[in-house]
Amino acid sequence: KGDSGLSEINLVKRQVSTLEGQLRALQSSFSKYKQVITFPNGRIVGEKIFMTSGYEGNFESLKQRCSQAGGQLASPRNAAENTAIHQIVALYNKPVFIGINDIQTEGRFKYLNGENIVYSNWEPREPNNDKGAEDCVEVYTSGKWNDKSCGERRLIVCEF
Ligand code: 289
Ligand code: CA
Repeated sequence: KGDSGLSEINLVKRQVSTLEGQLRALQSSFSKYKQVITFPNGRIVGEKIFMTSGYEGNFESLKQRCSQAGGQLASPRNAAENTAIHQIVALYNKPVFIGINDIQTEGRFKYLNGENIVYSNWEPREPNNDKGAEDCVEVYTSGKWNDKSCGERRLIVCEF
């Protein structure tokens, strides 16, 4: 009984060490896959992946494309996420629309799920609702935000 107990412990130890090796291999292959999928058009921040396909369209069409792909229009909730989007904007040298608007109530900017925004990065003197016609939000090549007409065409960045 004593002997068989010992060999059982040794068996479990061997299994744990095999699993540790497999976990290390998976971690290293996962980090390589992350590098590959984000090259050169994507960025990872925490659990989120930001990605552009290079497509340009109006706000509704960008929104639709992101959700069709299983994500949503990039919706920065903090400075790190905004920086990731800004880097993609800088790479393409094209501003993007983000998943924030005040379509429902003028001056109250919300995410696509209806939640009030928790972070913003407005350009000075924005949002100004120019000509009473600006309900969507673009990220300039500077990384700063401007409210803009939703009918304009902008680069797509989705988050997954
Ligand atoms: O149509 C007006 C927009 O092109 C932008 O013009 C100026 O840059 C500023 O007034 C912006 O706020 C405005 O969105
Ligand atoms: Ca504006």
